[in-house]
Amino acid sequence: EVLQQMLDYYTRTGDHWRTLAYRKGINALRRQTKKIKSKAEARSIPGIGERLADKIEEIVLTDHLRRLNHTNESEADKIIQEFLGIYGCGLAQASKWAAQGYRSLSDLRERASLTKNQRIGLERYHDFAQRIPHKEVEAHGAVVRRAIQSVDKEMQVIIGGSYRRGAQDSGDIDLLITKSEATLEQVRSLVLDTVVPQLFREGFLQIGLQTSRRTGEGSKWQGASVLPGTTIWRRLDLLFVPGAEFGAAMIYFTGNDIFNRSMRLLARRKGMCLNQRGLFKDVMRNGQMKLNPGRLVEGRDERRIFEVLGVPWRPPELRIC
Ligand code: DCT
Ligand code: MG
Repeated sequence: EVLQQMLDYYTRTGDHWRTLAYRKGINALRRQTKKIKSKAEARSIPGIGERLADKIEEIVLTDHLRRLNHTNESEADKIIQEFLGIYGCGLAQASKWAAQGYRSLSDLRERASLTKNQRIGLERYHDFAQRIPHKEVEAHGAVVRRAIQSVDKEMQVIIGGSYRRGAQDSGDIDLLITKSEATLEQVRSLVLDTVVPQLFREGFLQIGLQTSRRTGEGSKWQGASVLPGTTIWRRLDLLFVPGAEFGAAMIYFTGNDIFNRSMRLLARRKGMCLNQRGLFKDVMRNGQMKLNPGRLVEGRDERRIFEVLGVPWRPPELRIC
């Protein structure tokens, strides 16, 4: 029912792609004989992709979808919303705390048993809630770039995310780290073994929340940093990218998320697959399910990926959907 309301909304706004995706997803869900209770279960159903699976999990956990509730937020929504501002706290954790009866940040601070990172997220709640001015994002990028290039001059550090799209301020600092001929392992070990420890010693990095985990989105280090002479902690994401995947990673890490989604859907419609590692051709699918990884057409060159997809080049500032 909730997804149907979303579908109705997208139908009303003439959003063809989402209309299709939602219709497929709803149909696939209807065919299930057992209750789907998690993202993983939803994801295993052909016809349900990553994002829809996220939404299904959200509906299961909260009984509704945040997007639909902007106008009449219930008390529980507000609490969960507040908890979600704790760095590293996802919806599952936020809902759990709400269900356990915690009603505010001070409730959590005083009575909940928290992990070290959750406690830090709570202590720095106000810092992380603040937008980061463009200039300051740049300054954080420069600190990391200097540290990395003092180890290897050929390493590149590019500031991605909303900064690359020209935003005046950002929610976090997204840094893409790469080197022309390097493998993922080489970039990762240089950053994790040498640069990150050095930046901790300098007092720039404050905490690592999610270290070196190979996710579907490549390899990331997530933590917090502080500029010398200031006190406010900022969220910092480092993305490790092998040279051969540079262009695809740039598209992914520049976003915005909706733009990425449209590009990926377009690739799919053309029998290709675009992800953060490259653009692949001759992908065989059974419904939404990929039967083979396809053949890499382009990974290194951002512009070339647009070309092969038949999309006129769009500078990052125009990738705001
Ligand atoms: N991204 C994506 N899909 C998502 C989330 C992120 O493709 N669901 C990509 C696009 C942007 C990039 O990752 C960095 O993500 P964020 O930092 O979350 O977004 P942002 O666009 O940089 O915005 P913000 O200013 O809030 O950081
Ligand atoms: Mg960002």
